[in-house]
Amino acid sequence: MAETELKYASCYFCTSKGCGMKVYVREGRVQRVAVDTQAPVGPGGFCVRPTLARDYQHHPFRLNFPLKRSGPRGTHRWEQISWEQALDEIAEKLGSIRNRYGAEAVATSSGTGRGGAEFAKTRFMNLFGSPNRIGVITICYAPRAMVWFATFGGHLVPDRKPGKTRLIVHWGRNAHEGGPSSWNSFQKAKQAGMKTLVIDPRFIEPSRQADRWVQIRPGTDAALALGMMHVIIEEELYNREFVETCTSGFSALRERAAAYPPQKVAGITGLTPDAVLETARFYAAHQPSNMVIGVATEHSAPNSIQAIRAINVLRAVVGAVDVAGGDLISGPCPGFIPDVCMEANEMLPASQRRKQLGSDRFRFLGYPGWELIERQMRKGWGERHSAAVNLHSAAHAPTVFRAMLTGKPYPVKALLVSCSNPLLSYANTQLVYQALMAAELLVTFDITWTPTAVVSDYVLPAACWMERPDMGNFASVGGYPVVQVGEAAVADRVPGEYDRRNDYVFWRELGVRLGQAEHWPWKTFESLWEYRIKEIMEEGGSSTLSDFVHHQRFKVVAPEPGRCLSSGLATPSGKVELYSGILKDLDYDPLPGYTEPEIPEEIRKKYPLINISGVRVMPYHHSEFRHVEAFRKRHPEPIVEIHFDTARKKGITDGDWVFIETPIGKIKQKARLSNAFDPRYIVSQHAWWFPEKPAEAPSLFGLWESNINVTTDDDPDRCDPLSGAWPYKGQTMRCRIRKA
Ligand SMILES: Nc1nc2c(c(=O)[nH]1)N[C@H]1C(S)=C(S)[C@@H](COP(=O)(O)OP(=O)(O)OC[C@H]3O[C@@H](n4cnc5c(=O)[nH]c(N)nc54)[C@H](O)[C@@H]3O)O[C@H]1N2
Ligand SMILES: Nc1nc2c(c(=O)[nH]1)N[C@H]1C(S)=C(S)[C@@H](COP(=O)(O)OP(=O)(O)OC[C@H]3O[C@@H](n4cnc5c(=O)[nH]c(N)nc54)[C@H](O)[C@@H]3O)O[C@H]1N2
Ligand SMILES: [Mo]
Repeated sequence: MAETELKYASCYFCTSKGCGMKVYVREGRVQRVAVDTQAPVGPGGFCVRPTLARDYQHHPFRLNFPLKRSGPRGTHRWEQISWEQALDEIAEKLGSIRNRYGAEAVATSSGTGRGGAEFAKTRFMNLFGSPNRIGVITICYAPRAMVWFATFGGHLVPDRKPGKTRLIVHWGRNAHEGGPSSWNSFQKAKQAGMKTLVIDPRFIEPSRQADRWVQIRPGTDAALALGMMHVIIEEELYNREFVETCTSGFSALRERAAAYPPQKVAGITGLTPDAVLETARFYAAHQPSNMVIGVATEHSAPNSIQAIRAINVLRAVVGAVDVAGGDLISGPCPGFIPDVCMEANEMLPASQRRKQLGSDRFRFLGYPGWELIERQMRKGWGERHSAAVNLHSAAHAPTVFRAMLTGKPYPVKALLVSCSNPLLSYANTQLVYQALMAAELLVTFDITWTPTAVVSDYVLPAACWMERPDMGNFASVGGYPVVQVGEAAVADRVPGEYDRRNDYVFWRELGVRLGQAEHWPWKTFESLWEYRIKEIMEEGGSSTLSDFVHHQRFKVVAPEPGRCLSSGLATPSGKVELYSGILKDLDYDPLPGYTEPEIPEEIRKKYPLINISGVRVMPYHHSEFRHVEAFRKRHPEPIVEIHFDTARKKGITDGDWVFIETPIGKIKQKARLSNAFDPRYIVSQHAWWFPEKPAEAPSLFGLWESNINVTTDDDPDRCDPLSGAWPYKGQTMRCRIRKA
């Protein structure tokens, strides 16, 4: 009987990207996957997804060979073709579109970057000449990271030190469902005696375990942070020494915070004035602290960037940043070549950058903001900094979808979809659908079938993380100085069974066919990683990736406190910018503020409830894993949580199917009655589809039945004025419900 081999791989089952895994392989097939507890980054015992790896790897729902549409769009009729033919034909069509409409008529769509090669997609687009990469980064992570760069000149990394760190704050972050490694760390912090503060409209597991839970009104986080600053400044609870030596703009901030007294903030946030006071005092009294900010603030346009800014400025005022036991300012890992150096950003001419859709209006996350940030980061950290384009700047997706539909301000004719499921994840599914149907060329490169794949012209099979060497994205793009590399556990092609490609190879092969060959010297993903970690391999005496994986595997560099005093920060003033020079240059309010969204009376009346749309549930990751039976059994149906009082008024009982309706659409989810939040809200799940339902249109695997984004709106007028983030949460999410 064949021996079982042990492989060390980097898991990409979720957006954490890169937890260390041990994959046990026999005769080229995955037998079992377990968390590698030796790896510096991993979920401990808190993640169940490794138990699904084997079913996922061998599941019949996976894509195995390139397919070309052989009937009208959406009829789900396909012809199997070779990779050569698929890539040749796609390249030919892209070239023709570029000739007819210009390179900007080709767009790409990204999700959470789980192919491990977003830099390669960006490289391809830069060399091709198009600035129109859209992605969910506009509403996830890029806002947080860009605010860090603008405010602190680097990433914030928690320096969780027993005996030093006194408080852990989870601000709108439910790590219990959504972040196994973060939850692991929350538990350890509690055991080490650190206090915990949770700011969330819902009474969730972290709220239950916290020393203090603040039940905030959705979308009002900026006001709470400003109110806390008001109290902290007025009562002289701030860190005077830190503020004086390491920050700029304090007097302007003091004035701004003065406009947010507890009484007023209580009116906005739904808290009592005492609760605002006590939260501020509790926070100031337990420093240094670490903070984890979840995605809800980013989803709460029009207060998305301002909320994240306000919360981050608050941490600076109490001196929780750049000090031991607080959050440290970090950059790339020494010896490692980060994403920004792999993107060929210098190859996209300024004239093409200026055509990026949406970035004239939403300047912070488009090229205008990125260019200012990039200049600072380069000055502070050198060429190898962490402000990669692929994670921090994108075209505005709602504007691109409208251009696909209307040809205005110019036509967008092709969309290349990889690691992304546009029909489930963006807001306003109906509009996205029409935009996709209007495309001259739609290509989907994914691991499994998806509703988006069904309406594509070409569907191409991607290798999953067990089939490729990959690295935790911490250093690669995140600016966390941890290099942790894994190997391919099994082959990505088995004659007669499947023929997949990893994301890097896909973009390279397409680029080579479009005249980019000289820019892609690394033929395989392995050789690419060897190039990027060469200096680190040499330090430890490894000469190949395989050597490195089995002998060194990691490099961890602890960021140092006191950067502000020692080298100055990568911000315009060299200090923590309470008043942001970058936002000022972009013609935005340089100080944090809160704007109450205007909602017409008629809408308030007709749609009295507020939908917190899309909270995380284990084990699903957005639209993924619905096809894996073992997991589906645990969570067979989409759930909408409704308060008992609201349900009673509507004659809804636990387990009823309920319509959720907004001015743009209606879907249904199954009611679960709850008293964990205010009766004026409902809490729905996102990204639901049904792989067991018919694939062909109009069903598209039951796309229209329970997908909450059929009801969410991406109208640019409703987006965050700085970043263009469209709302999924906050006060604008008006809806009504009734029993189905
Ligand atoms: N199981 C699972 N895990 C995931 C994912 C997944 O799809 N499934 N997705 C991954 C991704 S890409 C992301 S971005 C992260 C997101 O991770 P989280 O940020 O933890 O995501 P959510 O669960 O949507 O929201 C967290 C909490 O925010 C609260 N909240 C809602 N509105 C507000 C508000 O206005 N203010 C405040 N303060 N809180 C509010 C919600 O009640 C919820 O408890 O999760 C990652 N992890
Ligand atoms: N209403 C509402 N909508 C939301 C949210 C919400 O809270 N509420 N959350 C938003 C957030 S924070 C996010 S991040 C987005 C997520 O947006 P999505 O587009 O769903 O992102 P992902 O889940 O990363 O990836 C989706 C696709 O990538 C494929 N994939 C996985 N691994 C690979 C790989 O290695 N290679 C390739 N080529 N493909 C791969 C998966 O099979 C899947 O089809 O959804 C957003 N949508
Ligand atoms: Mo996300």
